[in-house]
Amino acid sequence: MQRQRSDSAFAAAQRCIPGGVNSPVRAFGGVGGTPVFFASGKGAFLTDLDGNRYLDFVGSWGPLIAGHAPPEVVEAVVAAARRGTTFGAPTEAETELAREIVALVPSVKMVRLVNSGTEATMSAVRLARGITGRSAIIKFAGCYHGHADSFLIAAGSGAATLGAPDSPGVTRGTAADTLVAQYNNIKSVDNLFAERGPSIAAVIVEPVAGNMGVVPPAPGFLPALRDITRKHGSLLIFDEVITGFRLSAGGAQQLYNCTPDITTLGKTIGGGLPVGAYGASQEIMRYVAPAGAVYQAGTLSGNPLAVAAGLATLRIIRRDPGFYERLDRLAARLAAGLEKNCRDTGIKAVVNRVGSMLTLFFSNGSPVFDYNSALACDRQAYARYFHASLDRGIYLAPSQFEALFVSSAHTDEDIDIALAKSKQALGCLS
Ligand code: HOZ
Repeated sequence: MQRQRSDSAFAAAQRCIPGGVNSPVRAFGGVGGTPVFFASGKGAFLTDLDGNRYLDFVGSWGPLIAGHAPPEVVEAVVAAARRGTTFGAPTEAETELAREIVALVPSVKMVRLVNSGTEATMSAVRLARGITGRSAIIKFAGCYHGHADSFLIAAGSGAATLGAPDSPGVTRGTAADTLVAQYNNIKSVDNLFAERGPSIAAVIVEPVAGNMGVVPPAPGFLPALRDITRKHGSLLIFDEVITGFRLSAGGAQQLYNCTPDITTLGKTIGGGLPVGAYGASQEIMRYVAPAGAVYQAGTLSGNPLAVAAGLATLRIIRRDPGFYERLDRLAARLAAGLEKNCRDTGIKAVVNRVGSMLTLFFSNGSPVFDYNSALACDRQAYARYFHASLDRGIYLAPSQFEALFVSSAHTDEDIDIALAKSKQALGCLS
């Protein structure tokens, strides 16, 4: 497959953008080679600058639950843009989106809209610190909560991909306030509470990890976090930036029937435009300025275009009572097919899946249940599989430590195509 125009575009970008990309994983550092530059996307497909077509399973890293450029979303954004792109003042549509979120996410009774997942998590932690008067937080190795200083400790996603889970520029003081536990290991959380309990403001967790590849919570893990945080007067934060409106209309908290104190959202609620949100009970959210003293602001927060795209996406989800069942069925077929392809080609791998998010781990057949077991996977095998897939027109995340997303634009036929190509790609490894 020729990608000359992508290569030239990357060379030009490298001259004026650090590493040639505006977010690190995109640079293909985890898989080698040079990134594909895209010209357009429609439904489940992407077209690159050279005119090559790809069946897309990245979905812009999660937001595109209804695929690329669904007409309803495009029309809503265009109509909003015609009315004005930003006012720096409240609009009724923001209240409408807030009401939708409150109606659907079990633990959220009041919500603040921001511009990205990073802003949401950073603000949620400030809120937890403001309420408790405590400074430390617990996060889990391999979980990624955006790039605010407090979270760039043992971070997953691009940080793990580039082998830089801790970043220069994070002060020692900030790092000292971030305590790291092991995902699915409640003992490691217990130990931190035993040592530092009275100073711990919050535990922040991806209820289904999506940034060390997909790692589901072990039975009892989330309820145990709920209990231990309550016992110690800390707040529990579910980072549902990926899982919110992806695993169900109420996110992972609805799926697992376990509610946090604070929830962070992003991706799907912006329908592909930049957005984030954090929400909680009214009692908690009344601490947020201007209702309360915990400061947080943003010129473009509640942006009319992002809110219009989010509302249109939620309408697509809500008008189809079988929306999540269909995604789940397609993703289950994909996961089962990938497992069979691995068996047929003699590749020892495991597929972790929750709803429409999944990861094929080249783990030599061992289960992947935390960061260390994810790190133990064969990244070179993933890189070869990635390129063999790309060359066959299947676009996967350029890292072993990310998720594959199925959207409502995918069809059974698309899954068949993906499985046929994946078998060929896996055949290149054996
Ligand atoms: N942190 C994102 C994936 N979990 C990557 C964002 C991007 O490169 O666009």
